[in-house]
Amino acid sequence: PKTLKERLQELIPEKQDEIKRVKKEHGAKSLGNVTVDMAYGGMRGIKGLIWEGSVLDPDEGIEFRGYTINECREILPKADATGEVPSKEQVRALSAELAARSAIPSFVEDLIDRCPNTLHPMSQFSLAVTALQHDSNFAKAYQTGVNKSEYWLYMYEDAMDLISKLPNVAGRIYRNVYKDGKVPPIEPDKDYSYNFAKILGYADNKDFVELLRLYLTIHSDHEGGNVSAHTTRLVGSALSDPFLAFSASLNGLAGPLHGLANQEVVRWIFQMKDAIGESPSDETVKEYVWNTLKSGKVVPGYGHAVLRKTDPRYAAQREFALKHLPNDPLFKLVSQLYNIVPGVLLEHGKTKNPWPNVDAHSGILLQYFGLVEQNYYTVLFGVSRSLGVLSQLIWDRALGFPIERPKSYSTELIKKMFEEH
Ligand code: CMX
Repeated sequence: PKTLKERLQELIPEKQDEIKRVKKEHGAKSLGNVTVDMAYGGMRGIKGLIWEGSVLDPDEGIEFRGYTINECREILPKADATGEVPSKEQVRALSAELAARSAIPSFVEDLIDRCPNTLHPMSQFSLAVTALQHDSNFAKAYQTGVNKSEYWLYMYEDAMDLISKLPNVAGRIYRNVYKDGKVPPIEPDKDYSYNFAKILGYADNKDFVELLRLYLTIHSDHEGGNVSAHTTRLVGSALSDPFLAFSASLNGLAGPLHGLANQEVVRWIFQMKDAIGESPSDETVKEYVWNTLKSGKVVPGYGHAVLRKTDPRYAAQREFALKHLPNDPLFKLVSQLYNIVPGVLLEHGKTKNPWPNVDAHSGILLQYFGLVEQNYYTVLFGVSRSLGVLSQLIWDRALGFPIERPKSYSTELIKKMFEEH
């Protein structure tokens, strides 16, 4: 069977032609109106990006290359970057390639080892990824004056290197901060999720490895406009290499309204448990949620900029919990919140989407398996996010997408444009 790179080599010219045709036929058509509100409102709703790997439907949730999460679970041995369903042999070959590239330079190991345990794991993660830039193929090739048409080849090598090295980087941070600092070796004949579980120290539990497979799949991509995806695209568009682009992305993922919400959810639930006990009545939970809102804070894990129904990534994790930990007290609390929070948010009347997102569920599954260190949770999100955003970054260069540069206005100018004088 063909390798991923060989298949990309065939697909890229086809895609380039397709885009040429689409631009020729539809290039002058409008994708919608841009209002002053949109410009002030974080560009919400502006259709201004092309992202090939996934599209988010407000009601149905994420579709990876046209397949919903449920469809992916039926048809895929494992997701890949070309939009095609890979064969078992292709997946095996890809796993072997990822394992073969997984070693990290000793100076990066030293860098991680020197971080104080008090430095947030996401900050350690980001600085280690920046340091891996030392060996960027793309940065080197650019310095030697490589032709534009070959950018993607070097992006591909960097993206594969980076994805391969993330379990060793992330695992080392976990072992340093929470364990004895010893990092077990990767097994070259095992898959990415197994090896990551092993480095973290949980591979003996088959169910945990299965959870990590689910986790790494559902967090991988969420179309182009979210902070981590868009940051990768934006920084990469300056022809910064994948290491620089992805470390910037991680810094965005580390924000509490984005990826850090999975840490915040667990913190919030523990605070609630401390305040109102292990098995509170619906009434006390409702009151607790109201108190959070009244003190000017968000209920973490609920709401979304695009989604308008329960996140299918939440539903997939709930299904896992119902199968593996139906009687877990924390899962019961999360289920109770699912019954109560949307009603409160609706009554509160501000939130456009009162339903839970991916982060409302992920933490308590990890708690169940003993991975209890909640400040680490966003690192897992980051490892997974690399798969989607770095695949797209290869396509960005293969398709010759230009440097991003939207136009901005000042309030002075808005007034000049729309107010009578
Ligand atoms: N709790 C309380 N208030 C909320 C809320 C929540 N869960 N979700 C939205 N709101 C508020 C917003 O803060 C905003 O208030 P202001 O008008 O005072 O600014 C108002 O409702 C309208 O916001 P919105 O249009 O519904 O949502 P946004 O697109 O602005 O924001 C998001 C989306 C996810 C940042 C927001 O829902 C939120 O803060 N949720 C909690 C944090 C969270 O779970 N983030 C993770 C998202 C998934 C991920 O990226 O990992």
